[in-house]
Amino acid sequence: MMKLYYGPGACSFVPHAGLEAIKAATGENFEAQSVKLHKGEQQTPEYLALNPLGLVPVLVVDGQPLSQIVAICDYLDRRHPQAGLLPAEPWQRAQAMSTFAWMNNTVHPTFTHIFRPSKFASTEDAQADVRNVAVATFREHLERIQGMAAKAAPFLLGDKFSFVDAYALTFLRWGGLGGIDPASLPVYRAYVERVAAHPAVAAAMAREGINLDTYKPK
Ligand SMILES: N[C@@H](CCC(=O)N[C@@H](CS)C(=O)NCC(=O)O)C(=O)O
Repeated sequence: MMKLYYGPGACSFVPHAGLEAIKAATGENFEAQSVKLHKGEQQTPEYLALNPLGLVPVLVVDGQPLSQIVAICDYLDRRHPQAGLLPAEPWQRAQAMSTFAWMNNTVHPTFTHIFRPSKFASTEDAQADVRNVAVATFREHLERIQGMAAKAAPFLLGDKFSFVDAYALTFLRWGGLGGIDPASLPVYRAYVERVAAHPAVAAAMAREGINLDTYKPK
């Protein structure tokens, strides 16, 4: 059975929601193992043997670990194309991967600067500056995604839920944690509420114990 190592609320939500969609479409079940990032469980010798980078997600297939969200999701889609988690038609697939890659290599690392500024600067002042600049940049990324959400029908790639919807949901939750009020992105928020109502997404959120309500006004 495939096994996913995930951190509640982390980027691993993307393959987690995908695995739930695959379970619903094909009946293939999976094991889900929570890794508590705030407790440093990603740094245990056992976990580092799976992913020496000490990051979630890891998908274990036939005893072999696979890391990196884009690679994991591409694998899941090729294993179960009938789940429709990425388009099959080459050009549409390439366009989907273009959005997915941007989310993974640009939007996601921007949030890392908010969440872990100590990775990018050593003094407290510099870290506060890194964080503030990253919050402004992250907001620009969320506005770009809101532009995509305005055309969602009802999902970003059309009528089917896909990995990029799970990523978009994750980013709006993270924005709330970073002090960005989702009420200031109403089109994005309404779209994410639709995504959260998808049964596979709801199942993954329930297992992770997360909701959309991450923003706390100061
Ligand atoms: N490029 C990696 C990024 C993975 C990543 O950043 N994971 C974060 C959670 S969203 C993590 O495990 N952080 C733990 C830490 O920084 O100690 C991927 O696509 O899988």
